[in-house]
Amino acid sequence: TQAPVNVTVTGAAGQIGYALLFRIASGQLLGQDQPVRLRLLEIPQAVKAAEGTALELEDGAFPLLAGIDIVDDAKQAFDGTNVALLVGARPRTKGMERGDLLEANGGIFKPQGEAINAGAADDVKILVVGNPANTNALIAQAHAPDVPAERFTAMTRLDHNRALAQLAKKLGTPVSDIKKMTIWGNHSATQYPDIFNAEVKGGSAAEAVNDQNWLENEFIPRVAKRGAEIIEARGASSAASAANAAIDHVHDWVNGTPEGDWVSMGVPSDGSYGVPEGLISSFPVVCRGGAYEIVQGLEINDFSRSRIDASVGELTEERDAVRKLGLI
Ligand code: NAX
Repeated sequence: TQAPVNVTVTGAAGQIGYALLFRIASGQLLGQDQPVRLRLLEIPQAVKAAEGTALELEDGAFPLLAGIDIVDDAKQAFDGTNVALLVGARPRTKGMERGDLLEANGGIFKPQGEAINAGAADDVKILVVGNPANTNALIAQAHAPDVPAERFTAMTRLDHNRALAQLAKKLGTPVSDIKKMTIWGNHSATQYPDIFNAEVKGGSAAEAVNDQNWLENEFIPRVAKRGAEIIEARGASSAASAANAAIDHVHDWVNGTPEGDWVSMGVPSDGSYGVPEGLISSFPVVCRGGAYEIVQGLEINDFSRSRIDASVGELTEERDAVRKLGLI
């Protein structure tokens, strides 16, 4: 059997952590022949709860689970890590301005970036889930100059999966019939789910829909505000679906995307599609051999252009704000 891969999960005692850890332990992140060693990072007050989750993981008797360490120190958490899932973040609370939120998260993602830089394995892959995910990823990346910049990614796969599901429902077809969905921009209400480049059973999804009103007034806002809809219904924010998306993101990054399809990932821009270089923005990507590439040459119509520009504009503002705060 293969040597275990070290997987670090921050915010392990939180609700996404609870849904995520069992799926990692069962082999759904890296494959059924790949043992994993879990490293759980929590704040001191939540270490005991993380230990409780670890007891339950033990009770899963997962054949692929080679060990669990629980720590409250970032340096220890990322020492030798191969896959880092940065889930723990500071949520926005009542009366909190954006600057306060960015600053509080800077206090988390700066030291975590430094710890990744100091000790992570050479092949480390990083997924930031904790919001504001794109900008938190940018902060961590800025403090890890020795790690290739493209290893820092942010999660927009939940938005991608939500868009697939909503489009499939509209067309009365299984999600498996839909390919080439794209989320552009920020993981926020400005994100742009693009069906103009999507396909249903090999044909144009936009032509199959042929309903601009639905696109603008139902589909896009529904996908972009789905998080609020879940909170309203469930009384708590998305957890299992977010964990599912994190599994999908890393699984596809490591194992590759299917031929004839792509996925959405928040990745550092290389200037493609007019997105300023260095911003961590969502793009259509294909993954091969453990690396991803931004899909090139897609047609961007005027409607898409203005939506992408608006979301990228927001990312630029967030970057400028964290720059002003000295966080990058
Ligand atoms: P919870 O509040 O249930 O859990 C967060 C956990 O992080 C807590 O246990 C807390 O103690 C821990 N934590 C806080 N600071 C930490 C630090 N410095 N080091 C280690 N752990 C720390 O939140 P949960 O529902 O699990 O959501 C986690 C994050 O995911 C939030 O920021 C949330 O906004 C974000 N989401 C991102 C999504 C995406 O698509 N990118 C979707 C789902 C989710 O909303």
